[in-house]
Amino acid sequence: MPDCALTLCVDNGATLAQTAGTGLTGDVTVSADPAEVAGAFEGLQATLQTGYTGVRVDGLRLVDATDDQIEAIRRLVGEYCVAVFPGQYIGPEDHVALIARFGKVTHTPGVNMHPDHDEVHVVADRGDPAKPKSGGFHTDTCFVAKPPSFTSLSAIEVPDHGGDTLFANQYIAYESLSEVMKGWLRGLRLKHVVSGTDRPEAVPDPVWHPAVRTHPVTGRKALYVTYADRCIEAEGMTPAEGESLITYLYEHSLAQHAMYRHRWSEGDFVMWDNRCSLHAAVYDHGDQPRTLYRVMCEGEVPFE
Ligand SMILES: O=C(O)CCC(=O)C(=O)O
Ligand SMILES: [Fe+2]
Repeated sequence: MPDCALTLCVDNGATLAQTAGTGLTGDVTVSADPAEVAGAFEGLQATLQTGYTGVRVDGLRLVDATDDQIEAIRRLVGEYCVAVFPGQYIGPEDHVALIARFGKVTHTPGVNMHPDHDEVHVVADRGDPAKPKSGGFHTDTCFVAKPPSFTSLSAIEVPDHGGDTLFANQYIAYESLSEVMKGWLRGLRLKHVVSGTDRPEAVPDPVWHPAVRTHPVTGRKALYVTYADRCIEAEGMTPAEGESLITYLYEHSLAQHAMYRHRWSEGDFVMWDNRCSLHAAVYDHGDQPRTLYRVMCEGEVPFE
């Protein structure tokens, strides 16, 4: 287990038995109430947004966070997969400086970068009034050797309605598998490739990552899959077996109802942990503007 000096670094919560109709298919761990941490760091209030996933943090100006608060946030995001900091209005320079406190700043190859800020990716998708779409649930830039630990978005321009971002909890996805399936996944690696980029020259070689990874901060195991275009092979399995398994695991990940859905407000700062979550934007905001600035930092080589 990692250093658990802070109150919120827990995985010893109550165990929920399988409950008919909840979508949960096995025993899952319920994390401790993040309110327990509120007293631990002056001025930081953390409120769980759903039963498992998403925490809102108030009472803190992120750009002025102390080192202890940065560590608390690292653990909160690691435990609850995503954290929302309302009313931050963080500009590009402060944004990069803030994420640099969590790790080496990096970006996805081939995406639309800010003209004046090297490490800031501009996410500015217009919705299509006739046909809402979603990029599909995924974990960011998993096709490199050290995928990003954290991705963050600062809300610059938000639609009046729609354009939400959803987050799925991959600890719960793993914990709700049967012991038989967990056994099958032990030691199994999946092949990750890039897809959907306009700059093929920036595309790295495929990489193999464990199907189940251990989170270095929480010590919990999470399912590490993404959509089939990017997660294309299971080591040692026939193509048909690999495809069926990956498809099953991906669908299972999205069927656990352990999700947080974020409705954007201007000034929101949202940060998620790619090691234990999937996310998807819903582009159903018609022709209204939606501009988010995105900065990520590099994680470690995934390990089981
Ligand atoms: O537009 C969004 O809400 C999220 C887009 C996305 O997948 C990302 O920023 O990694
Ligand atoms: Fe993403």
